Amino acid sequence: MLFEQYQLNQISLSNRIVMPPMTRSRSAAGNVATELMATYYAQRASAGLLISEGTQISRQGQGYAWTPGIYTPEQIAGWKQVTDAVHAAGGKIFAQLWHVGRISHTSLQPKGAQPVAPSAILAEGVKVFLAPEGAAAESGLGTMEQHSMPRALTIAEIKDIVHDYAQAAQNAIAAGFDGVELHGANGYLIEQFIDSQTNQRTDEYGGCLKNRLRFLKEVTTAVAEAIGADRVGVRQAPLTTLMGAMDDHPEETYIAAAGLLQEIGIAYIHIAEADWDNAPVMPVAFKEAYRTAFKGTLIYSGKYTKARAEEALRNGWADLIGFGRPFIANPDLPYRLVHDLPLNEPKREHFFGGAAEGYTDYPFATTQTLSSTY
Ligand code: 8OZ
Repeated sequence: MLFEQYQLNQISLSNRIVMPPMTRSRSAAGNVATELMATYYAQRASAGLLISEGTQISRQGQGYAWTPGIYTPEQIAGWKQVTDAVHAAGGKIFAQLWHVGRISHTSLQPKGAQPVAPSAILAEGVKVFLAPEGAAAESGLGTMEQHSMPRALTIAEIKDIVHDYAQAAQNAIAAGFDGVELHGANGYLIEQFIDSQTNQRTDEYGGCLKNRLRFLKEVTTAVAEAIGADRVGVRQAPLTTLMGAMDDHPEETYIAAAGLLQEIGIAYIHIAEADWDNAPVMPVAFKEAYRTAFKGTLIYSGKYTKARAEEALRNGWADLIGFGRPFIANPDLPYRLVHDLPLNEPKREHFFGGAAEGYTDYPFATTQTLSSTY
C-alpha cells in the first residue's frame, strides 16, 4: 500500500510532505510534457508524494495555454519521461486529472466551440491564461482573458466525459504514474456540478445534494474500476470561492462527498484550504468531520508553514501536508524544512509559461542534485 508508511504512530514531517498540483504552463506543441518538465519534477522527488500539475483529460477539458494533456499517444510518451525521471530519483508521482468545464475559452476548444458546464452560467470577471496564436510556452507571452460563456452538457455528453476520465486514468498508468488525483476543486468541472450556485440542472445531475454529487460519484467509480481505488485520490476545496464556484452549505455538501468517497474506497482526499489573504479559515470541527467521514489518507494544502504543518499532524487532522509555492522555489524543500534552513523566494513572473528560468534553476541548499539524501 502506497500510504502504509504514513500510518505510523510516530509523527515526523520529513516523509509527510507533498508537492501539490501547480499549473506551470510549459508543455510543448500538442500539449506534451517535456524533458524540462521531467527535470523539474525529478528535482522535487524528495517529497513523500508529487502530484502533477492539472492535466486535461481531453481537448475540451483545457482552459489555459500550454497545460499538458493525457489523451494522445504523444502526451503519454511525454509524461513517461517525467515519471521515469521521478522514479529514478526515488520519488512517487500521481497525475492530476483535470477538466476545466466552463473555465475555458472558445479559442482553446475543439472547432472553436463554447466550453461546457452543468449549466450555462458565466463567472463574470473570471479569466483564463491564453497564448497569442502559434506562440510557444518558451515565449511566456500569455494574456488573461474573460472565460467564454459555457453551454449546458447533455446527459449523453456527461457519460462521455465520465468515460474520458477513466481512459485518462488508464493512460496515466500507461505513462508510469503511481496513481491519479481527480481535480474536484477550485471551481472546475467536478466542483461546478457539486456547488449549488454553479449547478442549476433539473435532471438527475442537479437539484438535491445527492444529484449534485452524482457526477463526482460516477467519475470516481469509473476511475477506481479502471485502475484500482487504492491508486485514486480526489481533491476538494470546500471553502474556496475560486473561479466563482460556491456552495450554499459547504460543510454538509463536502462531508457528504467525503462519505461517498469513503464508500468507493479511494486512497486519499486532498483538501485545498483557501489560501489567499483574508480567506475563510476552515474550522477545526469541519476537519474533524472529515476524519469521521473518511478513513483513508487526508492531505491538506494551503499556506502551510513548518509549524502549522506539525500542528495539523499532531492534532490528527492531517496525514500529509502539501506545500505549493515553497516547492516552486525550493526543489529540496523537505531537506530545508527538516533542517530549518532558509527558503528561496518564488519568482511570480515565471509561474506560468517560459522556460528554465524560475522553473528548474532554483538552487538546492546542499550539493545534492536529484535525489534525497536524508
Ligand atoms: C493557477 C492557474 C491556472 C490553473 C487550480 C489548476 O487552481 C489550477 C490553476 C491554478 O486548481
